[in-house]
Amino acid sequence: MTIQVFGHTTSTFCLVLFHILKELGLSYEVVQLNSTEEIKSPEYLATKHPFGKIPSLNDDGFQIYETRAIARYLINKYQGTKTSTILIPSDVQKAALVEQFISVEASYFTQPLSKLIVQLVFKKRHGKEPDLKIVNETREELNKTLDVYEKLLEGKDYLTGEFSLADLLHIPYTFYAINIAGESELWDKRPNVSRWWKNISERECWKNIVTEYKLA
Ligand SMILES: N[C@@H](CCC(=O)N[C@@H](CS)C(=O)NCC(=O)O)C(=O)O
Ligand SMILES: *[C@@H]1O[C@H](CO)[C@@H](O)[C@H](O)[C@H]1NC(C)=O
Ligand SMILES: *[C@@H]1O[C@H](CO)[C@@H](O)[C@H](O)[C@H]1NC(C)=O
Ligand SMILES: *[C@@H]1O[C@H](CO)[C@@H](O)[C@H](O)[C@H]1NC(C)=O
Ligand SMILES: *[C@@H]1O[C@H](CO)[C@@H](O)[C@H](O)[C@H]1NC(C)=O
Ligand SMILES: *[C@@H]1O[C@H](CO)[C@@H](O)[C@H](O)[C@H]1NC(C)=O
Repeated sequence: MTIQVFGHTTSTFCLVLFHILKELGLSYEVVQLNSTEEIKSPEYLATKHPFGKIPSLNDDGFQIYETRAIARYLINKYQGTKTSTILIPSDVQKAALVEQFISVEASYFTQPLSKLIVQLVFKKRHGKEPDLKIVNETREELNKTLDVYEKLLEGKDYLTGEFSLADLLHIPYTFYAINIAGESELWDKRPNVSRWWKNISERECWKNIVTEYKLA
């Protein structure tokens, strides 16, 4: 049975999964959930995601939620079977460094950036004004994070030195920040960070997603 992703094609976390599925060479079907009511319904909470979030994924009857957990599941099950792309290496120490940077991504990057994107992109799409206090605070926090990234990425193409799930997890939110929210300056003024972004955003699978889901 085809892998099903319950979610929405504009959702950043769903885009992470679509990207992983493509990198692993897997076909999938999107069950598009268009309204808040649908993902807060008793049926959805009971069978897909008890916290009422997207994405949730079904693979041949196995149901799982939370993006990073789904990502590891897909990689553990399918990496190497259809494509040669490695998102988590088998070497224990290399894998640990991928995990380290996934924790960095979740804690210091996506945490402030997701709040910034809610204000600058999703609120606007719903005809609401952004909260400028949140915009300022999260932009400042992200600015500090990217200062550290600028040093971490010196002389390196990727966070661990090789492309991995850690880099991939940054792509949808960064795409929104640069191409939709108008926050490109945070990336542009940092040569190592922008070299990294240019490289990871030009992956074939990601470019296909941008076209397929009309993101820009
Ligand atoms: N921790 C969750 C976060 C998922 C999440 O925040 N999804 C957003 C869309 S990108 C969502 O469901 N928003 C709707 C809501 O919170 O009602 C994960 O990693 O999957
Ligand atoms: C959600 O919207 C899409 C088109 O935007 C439509 O094809 C789909 O059937 C809708 N899904 C539901 C569950 O209403
Ligand atoms: C946000 O910061 C800008 C300057 O960067 C300032 O002009 C504005 O007043 C600040 N807004 C809030 C709500 O703090
Ligand atoms: C970002 O950080 C730099 C220092 O690295 C600082 O000069 C700049 O004012 C900061 N910008 C914002 C928007 O906080
Ligand atoms: C970023 O890379 C350049 C070389 O492109 C290097 O000269 C610079 O020191 C690096 N920046 C930081 C903050 O490490
Ligand atoms: C990204 O970097 C890798 C490794 O250095 C290189 O092989 C690849 O061609 C680069 N891709 C782009 C689009 O810059």
